[in-house]
Amino acid sequence: MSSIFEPVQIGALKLHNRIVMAPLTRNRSPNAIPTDLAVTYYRQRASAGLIVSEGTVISPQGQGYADVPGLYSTEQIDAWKRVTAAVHEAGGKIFCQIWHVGRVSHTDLQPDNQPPVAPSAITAKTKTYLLKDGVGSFAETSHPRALRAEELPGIVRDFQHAARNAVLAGFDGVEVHGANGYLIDQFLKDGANHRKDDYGGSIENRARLLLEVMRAVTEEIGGDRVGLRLSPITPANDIVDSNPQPLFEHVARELAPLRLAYIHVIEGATGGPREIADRPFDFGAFKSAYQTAGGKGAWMVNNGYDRAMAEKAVANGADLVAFGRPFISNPDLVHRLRENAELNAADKTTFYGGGAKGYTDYPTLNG
Ligand code: 8OZ
Repeated sequence: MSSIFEPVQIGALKLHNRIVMAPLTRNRSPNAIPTDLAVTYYRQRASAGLIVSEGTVISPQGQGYADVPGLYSTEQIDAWKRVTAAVHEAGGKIFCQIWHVGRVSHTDLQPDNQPPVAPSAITAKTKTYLLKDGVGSFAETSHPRALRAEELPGIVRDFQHAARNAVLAGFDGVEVHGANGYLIDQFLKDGANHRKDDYGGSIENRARLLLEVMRAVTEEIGGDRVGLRLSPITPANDIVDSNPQPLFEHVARELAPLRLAYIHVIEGATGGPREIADRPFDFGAFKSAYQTAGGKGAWMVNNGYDRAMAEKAVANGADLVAFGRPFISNPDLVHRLRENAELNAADKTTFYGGGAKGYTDYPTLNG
């Protein structure tokens, strides 16, 4: 039987174990450039089989929170080079999560204080995070404008450039953020997408932007360096679809030929319950649709896993298990899980923004 602690081959990558550090937004990159603290933070966590970086924006328009990093300038590439070198030196592997927030943004964060962009001009009833003079605050998202169809190729290109930049920065690959109510998920789901053109209406049309992005990114850097994060039923960021099962089974079938490294699935509400009463979804059927269509990518599961649940998931056919919050407060999470050791509690007040406190100062078992 395979164990979460044993090495595994995923596409071109040999991972030390099946434990993945999930992407975690930490808001510590002023001017969208990661700092020395990020180098330390990621190096400390390099015993994960794979690290997926925090969401990293593909363009200034793709930004929705204060002080998140980007991957569209030379300065950003140079800063990330130091992070990836540190992780590699410590024996780890790291993908960059590439991200466009769509409507989950605020005019204060947008170029020239323009409204954020979205498939349709529908406000997300959710909050974003602003920083003014070092003081953080949560704010209602701004009313977005609908993207014109002519603008979409530019967004696909921004994802493609970010993937190329990720390779230049030394990342082992990228994870496209198709989850949690951000731009790609907004196009997928009919609660946010009321378009009348080729990108709205039918399931095929709503999946079009995602698939164009995935084809562009895989052509750019090779499918075996590309993962995708999806969250079929999460209510995060005010997102909903009236019939997610056929939508995601269509997506699964279309992804199969792209030879992706992995599909990363958030089961349930992001960071919340795994079951949602009014949002039934058969995750097994979703996976079968992918594999029946010939999809060979690793299957990464995520949401509220502990060691016992993770072992069970792998025994039942999952290839990788992602852990989020436990990695914030336990840089040596893999070691602690292996030893069945107690975990450090996470301090929520230092999740978003700030400096070393609650970021690089959590102790390992060995001190
Ligand atoms: C928490 C805070 C801000 C952003 C996500 C990128 O939900 C995020 C995020 C999470 O995927």
